Amino acid sequence: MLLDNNRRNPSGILPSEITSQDLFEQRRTVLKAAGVAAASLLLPAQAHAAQTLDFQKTAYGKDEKLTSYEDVTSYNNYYEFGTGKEDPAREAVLFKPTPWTIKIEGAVKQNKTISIEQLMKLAPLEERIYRMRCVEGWSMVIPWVGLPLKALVDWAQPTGNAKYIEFVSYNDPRHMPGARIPVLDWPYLEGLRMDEAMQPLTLLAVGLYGKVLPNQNGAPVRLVVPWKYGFKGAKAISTIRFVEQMPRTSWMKASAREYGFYANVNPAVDHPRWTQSSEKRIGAGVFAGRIKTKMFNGYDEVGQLYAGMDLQKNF
Ligand SMILES: Nc1nc2c(c(=O)[nH]1)N[C@H]1C(S)=C(S)[C@@H](COP(=O)(O)O)O[C@H]1N2
Ligand SMILES: [Mo]
Repeated sequence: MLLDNNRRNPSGILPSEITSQDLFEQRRTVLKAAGVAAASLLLPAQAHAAQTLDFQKTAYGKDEKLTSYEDVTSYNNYYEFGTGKEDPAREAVLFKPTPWTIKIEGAVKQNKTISIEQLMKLAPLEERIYRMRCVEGWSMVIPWVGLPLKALVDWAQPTGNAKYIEFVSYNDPRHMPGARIPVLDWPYLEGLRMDEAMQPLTLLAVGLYGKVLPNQNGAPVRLVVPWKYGFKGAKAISTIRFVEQMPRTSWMKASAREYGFYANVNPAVDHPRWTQSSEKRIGAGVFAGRIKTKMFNGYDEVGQLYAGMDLQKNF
């Protein structure tokens, strides 16, 4: 193991190019070599994030250039931990994502709860490399690890009245400094139409880059819907509620004019403050130009879900 680290220098990697991920691995290696129980010396969040996951590789996004682990985990939107991009990585360090259960309620055969461990056994975990597009105009490519949301929906046994699903994020103002400020109507609430939830691309992510989700990315479980703007991807999900009416999401309540329920990536419908026709890839470098944004973020197979709908109105 130590040999590995020594080999880094002959390979010509400059210290400035070593990511915090590398430093973390190095620290762990050194601690192991010293015969120390490494986990006990880590902060809770670090010990959690050190766990690796068993998953199957898939072909999704295999030709995409990944956004670095450093960027994925240090440039975040997670308003419960502050509105600055660097706030969540810092403020969520002490957040404890285990033990964790999700409440399943509403239009289901019976209300029940599921632990994160049970959830992870509903279907084989898969790695899915997805392009992610934030409505603010930036994008990333992230290797998620998770399972299709469909596996949980099937387990939940929704009734015929279930037309939509609400996803409620964990809310604890005592431990989430951003949740003490009314920038959004807490708890963070998002929603999908039932057929969107069952679409095979829709993922419940429990990890990224092969390890359990870092707190700032929504540990222990968050929604990932790659053809929609990033804000649909509710983090730290605590309740999943099957409902008959279209949910009024936190963002719709904040500004219905700016944030629609569907929030499909659509270069033809601009947000009042940000263009949606192009995007900036995070980490691409100062000389990289903006990329043209594609309809449905390039996931054309979802188009059929919206056949006949006016997507200028249903934005
Ligand atoms: N609970 C909760 N979930 C959230 C948010 C939030 O503020 N709170 N921000 C959303 C937005 S705007 C984006 S772009 C993505 C960012 O996910 P990432 O930090 O893992 O890239 O999370 C989404 N999920
Ligand atoms: Mo976003």
